[in-house]
Amino acid sequence: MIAPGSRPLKVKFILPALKEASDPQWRPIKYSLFPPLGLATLAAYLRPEDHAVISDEHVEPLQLDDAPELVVIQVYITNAYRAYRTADLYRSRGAFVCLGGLHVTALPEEAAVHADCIFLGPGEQTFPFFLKDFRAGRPERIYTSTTGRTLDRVPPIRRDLIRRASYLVPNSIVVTRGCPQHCDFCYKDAFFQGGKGFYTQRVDDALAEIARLPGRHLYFLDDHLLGDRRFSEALFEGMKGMRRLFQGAATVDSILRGNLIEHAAEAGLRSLFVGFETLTPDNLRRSNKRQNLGRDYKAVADRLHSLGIMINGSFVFGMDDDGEDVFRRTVDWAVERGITTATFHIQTPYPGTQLHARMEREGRMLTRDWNLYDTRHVVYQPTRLRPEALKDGYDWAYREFYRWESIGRAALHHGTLKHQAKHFFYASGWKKSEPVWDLLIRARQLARVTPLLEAVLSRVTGRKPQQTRPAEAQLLPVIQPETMV
Ligand code: B12
Ligand code: SF4
Repeated sequence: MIAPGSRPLKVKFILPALKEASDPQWRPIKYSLFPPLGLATLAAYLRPEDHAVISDEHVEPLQLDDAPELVVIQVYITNAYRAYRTADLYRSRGAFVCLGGLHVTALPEEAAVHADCIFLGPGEQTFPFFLKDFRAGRPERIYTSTTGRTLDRVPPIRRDLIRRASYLVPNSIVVTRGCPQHCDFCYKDAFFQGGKGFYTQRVDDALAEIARLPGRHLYFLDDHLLGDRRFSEALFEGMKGMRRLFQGAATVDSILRGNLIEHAAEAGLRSLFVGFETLTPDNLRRSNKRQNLGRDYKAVADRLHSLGIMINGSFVFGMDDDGEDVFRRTVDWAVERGITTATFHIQTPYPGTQLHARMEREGRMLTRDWNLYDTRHVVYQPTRLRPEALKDGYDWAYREFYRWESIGRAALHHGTLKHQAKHFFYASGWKKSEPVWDLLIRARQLARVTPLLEAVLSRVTGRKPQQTRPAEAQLLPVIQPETMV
């Protein structure tokens, strides 16, 4: 290749969608929630004179009639085939194609066939190295992130490349990487192999990033926002004067431990994604989900509710100790505990994880069609359930949890009439209004909802937290990423 040297680069960053989200006839709202922060993070390492675009197929069709010289594609397991096809196309036209992300890290040999260069692990350290090599005309075939991982003084992410109007939550933010835990089904240990598995931004950098975001509402996409006590405490302290309202994710034990969750509530936390995963201790033990073992899930729910924090509970079906009764037990528990929204998953052994290795050893993997690895399909042989029964039970759980009667019963869990009405209105509003969201997306009117969301939130300005709960929490629980399976 001819070294680009010091002339400006023409770079295209692409986040391909999974199959279902690429269908213009049906794009569920969940794919229009969050912008591609990973790609915007990488774009920050370009020079000001370089020309960059970010194309997110979740929110717009991929335009393939352009001629970038460098193409950077983020590969998840479910978008892998589309990512490879796009990579092949650009390579056939002479572009230099880089592939990176979770799936590339898990299966580098598979990805390498479709790329000029692949990246393993997080990109903050490797991508700037690559850019230097690329400009000098001698890029390597593979860049692996190992030692020296840090978020200290990383350049501010290129939010100017994100079309805010295309997303319901343009104010998504990530202030840490990884997680201090080691659940055997999680992507995390494989992705961060060879270096630090959990690290944070400097608190002042995180606060500066927050200050740059307009409006009040924020969504922290970190795997575990309460994972580093000192960092989180300082972050929440700094946020107290900022009048923000935010959502995030955390583990069961971190909610029960000390008073960090109170600090979070005071700083504006209004809804939390909690990885309950399973009500069966043997499942937790086998999954190495030690942080949940012996914890009182009821106490977790009660504590969050007492602080006015809505709960999006995450539950996994199909673990080895799950029998036919798991679906009803789980849904009953969630309804009885007043969980506002629930995210159910069929256990999915991702390549690279301990769980996948065990399933392979036991000869239990049923397919390698990555399109099916979306936590809605059964891709392995369960022990105590037939695959069809697992799929049916999963579908039943969603229907049952979001039935009018269940929503009503869950809402009644809360003490005050206001709180009950809020729960009922929004849990139902979310799951029962998918066609409305769909219409808004297709009519490209989503941008109108974002200010509405913030307007509803801002009405509560200046009131005491307890009094503001009903109004502000109303729209918040509807937004739920599929984090922490
Ligand atoms: C937000 C989110 C979403 C959002 C939007 C995704 C987006 N816009 O990026 C939505 C809701 C659309 C979504 C959907 C899905 N998601 Co999702 N999602 C996430 C979440 C919570 C955060 C992603 C994020 O912003 N991370 C922060 C940024 C800074 O990191 P990053 O994106 O990983 O990018 C860094 C590196 O990966 C690397 N990198 C990435 N690409 C490249 C490319 C190159 C060339 C280089 C150099 C580096 C590089 O550099 C970046 C900086 O370090 C993650 C959990 C997680 N912690 O990652 C799950 C996660 C990625 N999702 C997951 C899944 C399963 C799904 C769904 C299948 C769920 C479903 N049932 O529909 C779909 C499929 C999406 C798809 N396109 O295929 C899994 C992926 C498992 C896997 N092995 O691939 C995760 C890990 C959750 C989990 N724990 O299981 N998701
Ligand atoms: S599942 Fe959640 S708690 Fe467990 S390692 Fe992954 S991110 Fe951490």
